[in-house]
Amino acid sequence: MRLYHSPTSPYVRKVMVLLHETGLLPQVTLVTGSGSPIDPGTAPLEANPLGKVPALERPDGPALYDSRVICRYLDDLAQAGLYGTGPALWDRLTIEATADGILDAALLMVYEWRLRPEQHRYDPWVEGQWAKVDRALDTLESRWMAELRGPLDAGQIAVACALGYVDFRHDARGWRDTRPHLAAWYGEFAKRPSMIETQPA
Ligand SMILES: N[C@@H](CCC(=O)N[C@@H](CS)C(=O)NCC(=O)O)C(=O)O
Repeated sequence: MRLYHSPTSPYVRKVMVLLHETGLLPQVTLVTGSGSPIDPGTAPLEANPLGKVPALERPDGPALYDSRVICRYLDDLAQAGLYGTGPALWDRLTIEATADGILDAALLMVYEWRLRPEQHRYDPWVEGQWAKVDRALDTLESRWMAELRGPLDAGQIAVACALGYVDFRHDARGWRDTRPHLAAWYGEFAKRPSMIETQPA
């Protein structure tokens, strides 16, 4: 399998952490590729017409995207049970959607200051994105801590990668200040070898 990869992409990191945790990493060749909404650059357009990483080329069908689909495919391949079944599945998918929503908003903020000419920037839009991150982090703290503290699952991996990205790009916002339980949980989770091996560089 070939994984289109960028070392700073938090969506790629979700896949990489899962590869480490399931032992599938040796079956995957990493291919560097990245672009942006205004320049596809080296993005894998043939594998993913949306021009985004991650995308996974596999032997048994068309290339897969996005990170959620790839994570479920690899979980199924490894028979790792990281998504579970029944009510646990819906919890994990909702937690993963919450984490991915944090990433989507946090990444749009980065694109705003990196890609948009200064005279076209619009602060209320940026703050609106951060408000989404803020609410989602509050929901993790108030609603999902029991699930996050359970045995390893795909929702936890997604949340850890989202928090790692908020640290990487939006550290000054101080997300830990009002979320002591989430902060403590992440402090422990970040010690896993899969997280240490995949730190954004
Ligand atoms: N929903 C996608 C998001 C992937 C994504 O936005 N990746 C970024 C890198 S962090 C990208 O390739 N952006 C290029 C673009 O938006 O054109 C997923 O979960 O894989």
